[in-house]
Amino acid sequence: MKIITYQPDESGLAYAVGTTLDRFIKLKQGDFPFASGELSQLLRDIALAAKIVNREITRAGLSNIGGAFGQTNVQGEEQQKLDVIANIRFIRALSKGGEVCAIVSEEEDSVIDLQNSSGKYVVAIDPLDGSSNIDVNISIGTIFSIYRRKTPAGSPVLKEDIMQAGREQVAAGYVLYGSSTMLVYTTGCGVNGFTYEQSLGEFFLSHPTIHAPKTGAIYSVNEGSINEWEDGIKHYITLCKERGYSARYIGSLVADFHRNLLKGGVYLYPATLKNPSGKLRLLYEANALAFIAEQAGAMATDGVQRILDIVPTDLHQRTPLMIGSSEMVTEAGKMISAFTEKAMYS
Ligand code: AHM
Ligand code: MG
Repeated sequence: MKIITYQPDESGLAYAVGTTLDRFIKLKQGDFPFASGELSQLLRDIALAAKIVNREITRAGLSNIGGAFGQTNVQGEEQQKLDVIANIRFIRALSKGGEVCAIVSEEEDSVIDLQNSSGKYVVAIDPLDGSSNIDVNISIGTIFSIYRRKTPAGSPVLKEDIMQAGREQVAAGYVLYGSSTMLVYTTGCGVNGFTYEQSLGEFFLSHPTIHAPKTGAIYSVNEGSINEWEDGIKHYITLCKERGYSARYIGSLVADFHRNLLKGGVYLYPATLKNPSGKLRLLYEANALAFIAEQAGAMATDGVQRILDIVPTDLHQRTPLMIGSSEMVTEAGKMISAFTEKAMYS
């Protein structure tokens, strides 16, 4: 009888393309010697909720869950039915798991204290980002940040557990509901992307160890607001055009960010007259993507300072955001700072 020896694939099995998300999370847990498995379980809970939300999104056109819900959220934005459904699904998943003590959500005015004081983690989440694209079958996303609470487990949740700078994140990720559904996340040891295989109901590793190109030829900005911008950003966009860069703007932050992360490019949402602090929210939009960007070798600033260094003072605080390929973010920042200084001394 002839016996042949099985040859594992080139990456030594562990992080091979095609590894299921569950298995990957379990293998990665080994990178942290004292990990108790709670963060791993929390990531699995988020992945499960993402599958459920994905199911709702893919059949939205058929099941009368498109359109407005009839109420506005704390930011005064009209809530869509799917915003509300996604919020419920994620909160339910996070509250059932037992690892989380509190949640900050774009759709909720206040912090949700889960009355689970033994939970070690705080989650900030935008359950469904890109609301204006929900009804027209264009990519939308979920964005999440995970923090370890500052106060000891077993005690009440306090402000210091919630209002942490982005650099304190222990994990962050996004789900992109696009032409395929992807979950991309980091626990601070690189960024990995998983593609959802609908018929099997599993996320599989498809984009291991994502490295963002240092520069690119794509700029993503809502140019319709140009008359509301300061001079620095106007000049940067003029420069992008002179260089013949492509303009690509979906209006779903996750989708625009994801494309630029893989292809090289910069996403900009500057301060405008209407939104002097920018539009995007620090706690559950900018911070998560900034953590992922840095882990992939890209960058995120508010035009002047690193997003991850901003200490929040308000739950739904907004920030300007320049995020993407490091050389492009740096160049945009220099132009913004130069014009800000010029304005100060003129
Ligand atoms: P939302 O959280 O209400 O969906 O708003 C955030 C979205 C981002 O996904 C997107 O990049 C941006 O708002 C688009 O805003 P605008 O329509 O002003 O360009
Ligand atoms: Mg949002």
